[in-house]
Parts: sequence; C-alpha cells; structure tokens
Amino acid sequence: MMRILILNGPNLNMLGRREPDIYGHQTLADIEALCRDTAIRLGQEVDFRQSNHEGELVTWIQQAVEGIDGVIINAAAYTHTSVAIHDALKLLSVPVIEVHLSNPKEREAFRHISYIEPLAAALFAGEGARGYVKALEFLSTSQNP
Ligand code: CA2
Repeated sequence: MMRILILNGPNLNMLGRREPDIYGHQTLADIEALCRDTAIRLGQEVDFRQSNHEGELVTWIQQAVEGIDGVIINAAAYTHTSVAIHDALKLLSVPVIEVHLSNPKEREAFRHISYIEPLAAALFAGEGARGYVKALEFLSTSQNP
C-alpha cells in the first residue's frame, strides 16, 4: 500500500473561519476527511498533518526520507519564503506534489515565487480541496502508470 504524507503549513488550521471568498468554506478537517476517502478509493494510506512552525515541517519532511512513498505539501506562506523547507524536500527521493487552494500566481506579487515548485513533480492550484484529490490521484497513477 502506498504511504502518502500530506503536510499543511501555517494558518491552514483556520480554514473555513475567514476569507471563504479566497479559500472556500471547507475546514482543514473537511479536507482531511476528503483525503482519507480518496485514499481508501485509491488504496493508499495517508498521514495528514498541519503545523504553524517551519522547523516542525522540516522535521516531518526529514522523517519522510524513510517509509513514505510520496509527499503532498501545501506549505501556505512558507511556500514563498522557506529555503529550509526547500532544502529538506531535496533530501527526498520520492515525488513531491505542491498544492494550493487558491492560485498564488493570480494574487499578490509576493506569492508568485514558490521555493517548492522547482522540486515538485506536479502542482495543483486554484481548485480548492479538489487539488488534494488530484495530487493523490497523480501519485496513484505515477506508481502504476
Ligand atoms: O492557496 C493556498 O493554499 C495558500 O497556500 C494559502 C496560504 C497562502 O499564504 C498561500 O499564498 C496560498 C495561506 C493560508 C492561510 O489560510 C487562512 C485560512 C483562513 C483564514 C485566513 C488564512
């Protein structure tokens, strides 16, 4: 069974409470449930996590060097700032998929740079929670082309 680590960065624990026009009405718990349902359909196992702390995300990525077959990451604001997360992702030999609920490239200029994109096998942005589903489907297909 394919084991997928799904990482979520700062403030995503606040989803559904503010800015629904940008991020939708779903909470992070709703997105986790959607990912778990999708993973069951695809025969995957998911470890779904969120942190507001850059170092904690780095540690989780380091731990994924063993025992994980793919990483899906919405690093939130750290997408646009974190060399540390970029460096940690470089340690991985499994596919990394970047996901965003909104499309950062259509927003403020400071969101146009992603430190994750150069390392990502695929990027799903601007489709809300559906992006997480697409990322799981992408990993499923990449394992069994
Ligand atoms: O669109 C995305 O998924 C983002 O990763 C979300 C980040 C943002 O910094 C990225 O540029 C794009 C922000 C997540 C903040 O989530 C909130 C949720 C509720 C209320 C306020 C912020």
